[in-house]
Amino acid sequence: ATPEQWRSRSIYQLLTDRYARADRSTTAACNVADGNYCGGSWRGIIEQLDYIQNMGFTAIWISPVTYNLPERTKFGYAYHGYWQQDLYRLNSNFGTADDLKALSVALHDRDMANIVVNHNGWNGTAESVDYSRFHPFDQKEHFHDYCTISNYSDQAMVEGCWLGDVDVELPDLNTEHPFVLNEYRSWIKQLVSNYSIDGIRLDTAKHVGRDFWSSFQEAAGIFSTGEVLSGNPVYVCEYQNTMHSILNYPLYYPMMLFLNSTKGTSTPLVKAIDILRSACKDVTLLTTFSENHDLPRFASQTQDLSLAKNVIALTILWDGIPIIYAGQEQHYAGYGDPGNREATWLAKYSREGDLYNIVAALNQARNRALSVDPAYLAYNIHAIYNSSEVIALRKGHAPNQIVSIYTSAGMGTGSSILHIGETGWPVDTEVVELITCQSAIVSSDGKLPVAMKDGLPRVYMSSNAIGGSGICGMN
Ligand code: ABC
Ligand code: CA
Repeated sequence: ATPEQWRSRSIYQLLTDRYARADRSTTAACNVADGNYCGGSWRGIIEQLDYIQNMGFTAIWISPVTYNLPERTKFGYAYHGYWQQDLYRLNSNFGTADDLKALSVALHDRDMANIVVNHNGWNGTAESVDYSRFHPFDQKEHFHDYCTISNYSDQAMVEGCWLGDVDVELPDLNTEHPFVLNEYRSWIKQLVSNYSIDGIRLDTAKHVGRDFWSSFQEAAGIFSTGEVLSGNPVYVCEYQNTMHSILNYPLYYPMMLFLNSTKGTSTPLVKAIDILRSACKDVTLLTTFSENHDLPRFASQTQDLSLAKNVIALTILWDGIPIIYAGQEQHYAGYGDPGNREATWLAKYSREGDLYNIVAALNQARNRALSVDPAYLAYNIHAIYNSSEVIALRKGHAPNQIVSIYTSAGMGTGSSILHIGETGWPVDTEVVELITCQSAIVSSDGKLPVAMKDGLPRVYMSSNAIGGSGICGMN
């Protein structure tokens, strides 16, 4: 699909090996520290699509699908899929070509595949690499000469040297080599058409030159979002000139500074709004996340459930395309790689938890907002109120905007009323808070009385905008 079409989607990120097994087991052992394949597969995902769709997601991001290094390494097996060795074979641990096609059909072609072009994977040192084991890049000249990235602010080094370490080297593809570029172009065309892939996540985007990406993206012909792992908005946004979208790392850090403890302040987040808008070509195409398979889970930073609700709400309602990482809705608490790659099935796909239900309610709100006014998506969010522990945001044109309020106060905080102006709703407008389903009325001074309690976020739409939607029983 096109960037325009992706703008309206909401993505559930999962690791294919860890989301669901074809036998529907919810007890199969998966000890993250072992680094084993735990048995998740494309068939397994098909079996558990309801759990995802019931939360309101409209796309799924899966692990890289290609053949990976087969040995057990110091870090375990390549269950995550980032240690590619053969572009033209699938990772049979995840299933067959027919299974992958069946998944795409089941998703109505709403799958985002993860693409690794920067490197292959090798179980051992640089000197020991046997290039003939790789396909189609089986010559030493297809790779950059070995060097390590000792300085991440040296861009030539970031692009031209190798990731990995002496235990698992990641031989760095010479993406300037015409053979490498042409092979990648024809491979991605085939992959997209064989499996009806609809969007791609470009791994290690900052480690590959921009000229390569322009050409690769043109060959792929579908929406792409790149992983440029940096907190620097100017550096990251530059990549939006060569790919449609980028993972919003520059937002991630201020979001954590605000919400990962009850001492957090909203100032960095308020600043990030303006900085990102001036640095990026189009912030409404960025992909927003608060967890992924490389980062410490939110619940490993704080166990406070109200903060977890705030961070989920912010992720879904921010400008751009939201991504929730499998397990976030179950309050999983793994600390970093590999602890953050817990099997989703061990939570039994429970739909009872607060976080599962908040994700569902907020995806539903967002889906409603964009259906009553498609221009909602292109409207840039802005802060209409902030104090050190609170921020209120507006997104969308009147009268169908969403006004949302976030706080770092945390669980157990007492009740208080905030009076929020500049909501865009006139005096006497009736609005509904979508998490509690309580209504409120804009008062005669033009301010919305917001009842805060227990450190919970608040999300408002007008009663008219949700009328007939079933949201909060509005039929
Ligand atoms: C394995 C083991 C680990 C072990 C590690 C040494 O080796 O599993 O237990 O600790 C894959 C696997 C991993 C595996 C690696 C290496 O391969 O998933 O399990 O780790 O073999 C992508 C993927 C990631 C994937 C790869 C490699 C790349 O999402 O899952 O890993 O295919 C760098 C890359 C980034 C990469 C990330 C893991 O490493 O740029 O593409 N992710 C700084 C640097 C970043 C760097 C980051 C983390 O540190 O600038 O480039 O990311 O090392 C901000 C700054 C940032 C700074 C951050 C930390 O702070 O602005 O610049 O990032 O404030
Ligand atoms: Ca590179």
